[in-house]
Amino acid sequence: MLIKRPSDVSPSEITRESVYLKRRDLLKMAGIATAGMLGSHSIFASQAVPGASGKLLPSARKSPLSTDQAPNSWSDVTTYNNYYEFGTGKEDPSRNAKNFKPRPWTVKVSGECDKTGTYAYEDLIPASALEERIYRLRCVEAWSMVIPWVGIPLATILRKFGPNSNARYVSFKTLHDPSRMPGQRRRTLNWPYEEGLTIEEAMHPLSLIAVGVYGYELPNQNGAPMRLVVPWKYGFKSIKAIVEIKFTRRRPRGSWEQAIAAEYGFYANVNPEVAHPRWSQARERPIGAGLFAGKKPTLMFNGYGAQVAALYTGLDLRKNY
Ligand SMILES: Nc1nc2c(c(=O)[nH]1)N[C@H]1C(S)=C(S)[C@@H](COP(=O)(O)O)O[C@H]1N2
Ligand SMILES: [Mo]
Repeated sequence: MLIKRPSDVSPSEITRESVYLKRRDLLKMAGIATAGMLGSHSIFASQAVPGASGKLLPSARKSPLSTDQAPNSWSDVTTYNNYYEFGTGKEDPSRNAKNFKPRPWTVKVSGECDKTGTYAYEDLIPASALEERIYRLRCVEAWSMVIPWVGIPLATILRKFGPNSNARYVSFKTLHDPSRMPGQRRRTLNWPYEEGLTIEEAMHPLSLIAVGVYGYELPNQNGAPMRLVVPWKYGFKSIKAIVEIKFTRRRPRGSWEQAIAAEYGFYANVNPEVAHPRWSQARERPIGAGLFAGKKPTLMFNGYGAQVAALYTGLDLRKNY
């Protein structure tokens, strides 16, 4: 299998790079330091994020795991969402999650680990550990974005719970509260939303628990206060508003797999060679690239093959989709 590394992606495949460079130049001219120059807060200081709102997070260190592709705008990231708990339309979550209160928040930890219990959000997410991770996101519906997350490696959080040798998988659940999540009053999915990873996938350095975007606390529509981000898998694996983490021996079945197993498998690795039963996955539509930009080729493992392909040696990725 041919695996492209991020650095092998040709400039023509990187949309909006010129727009990004122009913005950097403008910032320099205006005397606003970029992250590299100042080393403190990211380039996403408040002035640099048109339309941003919410609470600014403490500074997050930049990560070598970030792509240097231009991130989508705040408006793209926060008004074009999939979050069925707040409706099935792309703009439903931004409208319907406005009054959702993501605090106080607790996470129940159970299953094959030493330190089961209920943890407060603040105990799981120490501000000193925050990193900025600019990742590509590829939805199974064949659109994509580049999102500047702020978060903590999932492995850092999971290690605290002392998983034991029976912990072969980790499963996650979203809050189930139809009084706060109006989309849950209809059975569009088996609520609560559920997803899972192998323990090796969960411990991989790219797997992130995101608590912010663009240096701000995560907007409700993006999964506040904490959501998973697994950039080499289709977006539906990246479960939002997590209230339960469970270590298991047996492979969990996610909500989408429960609904339509033939279309949404457990692995859900981005793979241009394996078509969804109803559409090709060979190409994708970058959101925000403009009406005439067209589609671009989808990369194996969403361009993260150099880092993650080894997780799948010996696995038939056509059968294990
Ligand atoms: N709980 C929950 N998590 C979810 C979803 C959802 O409907 N409910 N949608 C998924 C899908 S299909 C995608 S593409 C991403 C979108 O994340 P974003 O809106 O922050 O871009 O969230 C994923 N996580
Ligand atoms: Mo998605």
